[in-house]
Parts: sequence; C-alpha cells; structure tokens
Amino acid sequence: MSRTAPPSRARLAAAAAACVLASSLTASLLCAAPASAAGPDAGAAFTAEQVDAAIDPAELAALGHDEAAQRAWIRLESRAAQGSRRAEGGPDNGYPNPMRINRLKALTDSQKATNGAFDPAVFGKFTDYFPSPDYGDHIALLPTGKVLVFSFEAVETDPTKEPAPTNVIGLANAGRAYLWDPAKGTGADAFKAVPPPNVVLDDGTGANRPAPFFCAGHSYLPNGMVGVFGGNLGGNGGAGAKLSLIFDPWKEQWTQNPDMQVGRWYPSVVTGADGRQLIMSGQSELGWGTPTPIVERFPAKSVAPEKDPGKVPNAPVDRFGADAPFTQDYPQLFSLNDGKVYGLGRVPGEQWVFDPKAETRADLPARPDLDKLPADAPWRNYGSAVALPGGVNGPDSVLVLGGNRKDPNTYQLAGGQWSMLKPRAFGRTQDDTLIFPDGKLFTVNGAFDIRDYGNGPYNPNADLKYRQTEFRDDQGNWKLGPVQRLPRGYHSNAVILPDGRVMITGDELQQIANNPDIKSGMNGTIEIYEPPYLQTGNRPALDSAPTTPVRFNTEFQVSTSTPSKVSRAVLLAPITSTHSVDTSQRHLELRINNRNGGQLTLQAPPLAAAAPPGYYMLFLLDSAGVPSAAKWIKLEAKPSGGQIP
Ligand SMILES: [Cu+2]
Repeated sequence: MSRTAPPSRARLAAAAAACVLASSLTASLLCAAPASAAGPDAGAAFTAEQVDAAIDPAELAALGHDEAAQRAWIRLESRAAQGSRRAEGGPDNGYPNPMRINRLKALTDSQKATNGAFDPAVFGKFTDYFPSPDYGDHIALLPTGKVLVFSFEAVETDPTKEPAPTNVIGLANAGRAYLWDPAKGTGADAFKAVPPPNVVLDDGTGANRPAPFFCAGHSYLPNGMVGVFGGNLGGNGGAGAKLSLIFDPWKEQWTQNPDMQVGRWYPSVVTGADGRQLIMSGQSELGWGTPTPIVERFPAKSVAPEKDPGKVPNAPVDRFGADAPFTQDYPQLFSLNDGKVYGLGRVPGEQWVFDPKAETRADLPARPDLDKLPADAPWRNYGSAVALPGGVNGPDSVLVLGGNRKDPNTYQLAGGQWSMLKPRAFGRTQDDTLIFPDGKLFTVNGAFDIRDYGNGPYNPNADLKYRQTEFRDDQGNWKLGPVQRLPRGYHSNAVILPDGRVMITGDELQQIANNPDIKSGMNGTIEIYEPPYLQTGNRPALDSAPTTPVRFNTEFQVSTSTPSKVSRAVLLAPITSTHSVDTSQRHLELRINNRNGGQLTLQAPPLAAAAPPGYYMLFLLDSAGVPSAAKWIKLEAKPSGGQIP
C-alpha cells in the first residue's frame, strides 16, 4: 500500500483500541478513532465517487490525484469521526446557511453605515473582502510576497460550538496550509495548497495525518524560511506536540526536523541577533495546565544557523541554559537592540530578560497592571504587544497594549522600567497592532474574551466596538477609526503587505458564522484595508535595491525615479503571528548618507542586535510619511554566498 492510501484496517483497529484506553483516563476526552473503522478499508463508508467529489482542486494541482484523494478522505473521515456530517455539502443542522447570508449582509451594511463618517484620507478604508481556503489562524508574510496561512480541519460548522480539533485524538486532529499570492488577485486561483507533512504523533493511535501544527509558535530563520514549533497532540484540553517544521518560501514546501524534547501547545518563538530561535512556554504533552519551563533553541548550538535561502536546515533543537517558568502560555518575546531577549509574561510578575550568549535569565520589574486585572484571572488574556520603533539603532522598548478587556491603558518597558502610556479607547483582547512604515501604530481585530465578542461565549454576535480600528500618532495619542467587516477575535491576524496594504484574516468561529461560501470549500475569508497613506495617489518610487545580501553597518545603493520625494528610508520586518503574538515585527530608520540624482546611498543597521539577520521590506517615504512600495533586502552578518532568489 502506498503512503498516500487511506489508513489500513489493522491500523484503524489499533487506533480504536488506543482511544478507548485514552478515554478511560480522562472523561473530557473526545475521541475520533472509533469511527475511523468506517474508512474505505473497513467497509467503505465513502465511495470513490464521494472521495473524488471531496477533492480540493488546489490540492489536486499541487499534489496529484492520490495525495489529494487521501486528504479528501481524511476530511470526510474527520467529519464522520465527529459524528457530524454537517460540514460542506451536508445538512445544515443547527446553523443554516441563510443565517450566514443574513449575518454577512448585516455586517456589510453596518460597516458601510459606520465608515461613512471616516474620511479615507485621514483614516484609510476597507476595500476587498473575499473567500479564502483557510481560516488563517497562523500567518507569515514571505520574502516572495506571498502569504502563508495555516490552521486545521474544523470539526464543527456550527459556530456556537468549538470548531477546532483541540480535544480530538487521531486522524481528525489535522492541520492544513495555503499560500495566497496577492499578485494573482482575490479569486480561488490566487491560492495554492501547501499541506504540512503527514505525521504520526505519540498519541497511541498510529494515525498518519497532515501535521496538526495549529496553536504552534513561529518566527523567521535568517534564510527567510519560517520555523514552526509545537502544535496539538490532541486531548486533555490542549496537549503539546513536539513538532519542529520549516516552510521553504521558494520551493513552497514543508520539511520536518527532529522533534523537540517537550510538547508545546501555545508556545512563543523569537529569532535573536545570532539568528537562532528560542522556543519558550506552551502546554506540554501532558495537556492544558502543564506549561513547560524548558527553553529550547533552534538550531542546536553545535549547528550553525542556516543563512542560505537555497538550503533547508535539517537540525535538531537543544536545551537552552536557562528556564522560562511562565505559568501562562504564549508569552510576548522580543529581541531588542541590546541583543537580549525580553520575555514578557501575561502574569504581571513574570517578566524576564534572557541573555542568548550567557544562556541566563534575569528578573525585570513586575508590570504595573496587577490591580487592573480581573480578580478571577490575574493575568492578561491574549493581546497585542509591539517593539516600538527606535530609529536607526533598532527597538529598545516594548509597548504592551491588548489583553485586558477592563484596562485600556498601554504599558511601555524601556531601560528596564515600566511606565503607563496613553490609553486606547477601551480595553480589548485578541487584537493585533501593526507598525506602519511611517512608525505610527494601527490596531485591528479584537474581542471581549476568547470566543466572546461581547455577547457571551460562542455567540457570534459582536459588539461593534471590537470591529473598530484604532490609530496611534507620533505623540502617542490614540483615535478610533473605521470598522472591519467581520468581527475577528481569537485566532485573528493581520500583516502589512509589501505594497503597503493590510491583509486581515483569522478567527475561524466568525468565518464559519458569517461565510455564505462555506460550502464551496473556501471556508475562510480575508479583508483588505488601505491605510491613509495609500489614499494620496502620489507615492515615492523605489526602483531598485540590492539583490545580494547587505552586511550590517555598510553602505548600499538604491535607485528612485522620484528623488525629490524621498525624505526617509525605512526597514520593516515581515510579520508572522498568531494569538496576538508577533515577535518578528520591527521598524528601523536608515540613514541616507548620500544623494546623487536618483541614486541614494543608505546605511545598513549597525549590527544584528538592531535587526536580526534575515529578510526585510525596504520602503522610501516622503516628508508626509507616504511610503513607496517595498523591495526586499536581506541583512546578514557574514557573507553566506546565498543570493536573494
Ligand atoms: Cu489556539
């Protein structure tokens, strides 16, 4: 039997047995495996015609018929395993499609009515809104200009129930991933399936399924690839997988590296000045409530970080010298311009700074928001934090914004001390805050709580305020802006594209609740926002930038056909984020050392601590902060020989 065929009868039987055992251990476990016996080898619950009808055309194009059929079979199996055949094409059960149509119309109408009061020249505007084949719970802008989105095969299409297979053990606990190519527009053919490798986890089922890498942590490698660590082992309220995966943006495929030592569900990952990734926190393989203090490092110390975009690292992790005993998962991690990694826990007293060279941990003062946190949860919920722009030397401070629905204040850590800065209009959680090329901040997405948009858990009706964007000017003042169409809270994301637009996606519950196209297989959605700087119609031009790597603290040349319009040059790191954690985003000014007509000489960042090695978007800005479209440059400390593909 080929690797791509559905699981054998023997393996399914073993899976069923293992599942009964697991269920007896924990009453709350849901178990997918027994229904697996209805697979084609075990009595043909699905005919070949049914499997063929469920094939995803994008997967067919990317993988060929056998693999696409296998994945279609897994999807059918996944739905059957949940005792729910209400997925695409099936009966509606509790949440009929007319409800989605009506809800989307109401959201569209309220967006239009609200945003009429916001002048696009001042506040920007929302433009496209279109279906996506993925929920986009995880996101990464790639140096190719494409956007990687990934999540899971949902086990529910009724948004009043939990859609994610968190508590599912076995086949139905599966991941999925797609690329969106903005250059191809907004139709279905702008997406390509890039499924994760099939894996067999240590869950006792032997199930071989697309890696359940959702609720993992991720950051960029110095060679532009994305390292993804952890995922969902299944069961026990969220147990950690030990997965170590890399996505290659050029070959557009995944590779699996040797497992981590511990499982991690909801870890955070940050790339340091040395180009190595530190992996912290996450619920262990034992399940929710067991966050691991073990810090792991990729690649292991004995292996050099891979800088060449032509080479996929095949390396293990090793254990970092210090622990990170966060008691709440998904801590905020930042590599600041002193070369240290700042670990800002959601609990006020769990604030630490790590020295990647000495492999040590030191205490930082407690964040001064303890008295503002809910008495029954004295820690911040998932919420945004950003490394504030620090000029040519890179960021030296962090602003903690989201995560407390009761506290609109913002908190800055700078020079080892906390201060309270100006508040936003209201407290929100599950938000994302982006740094525009001009250094101003922009908040989008948000909710009252996990799966609660202001009207109770698993109630998709959202308080309009959580759909409202918010802007921070250079003086630190906030003002509310236009509303997004879809409420997006838990599992929402946003990235700044190289053309300056903002892509917004994520939150499977709201997508499932409001997407009339859900039965097409395009069961997610993307919304596009154009910031005010795109409303002038008069942008500087960046015509060429180095196509070979730029060394730190050296000069490099760019050309522009609008030299009189260029007053600033800026680097923005691409965003990879999930659960309001975005460790990669940073903003640097570049000195313009010389002007010779359309030839500008720019000064690269002084050292890797200012901007960890890797790919950055380079923008030229006019005196009003209007950016050019970006070009990618690659920063590196030593010549790697690796060209920009
Ligand atoms: Cu999650």
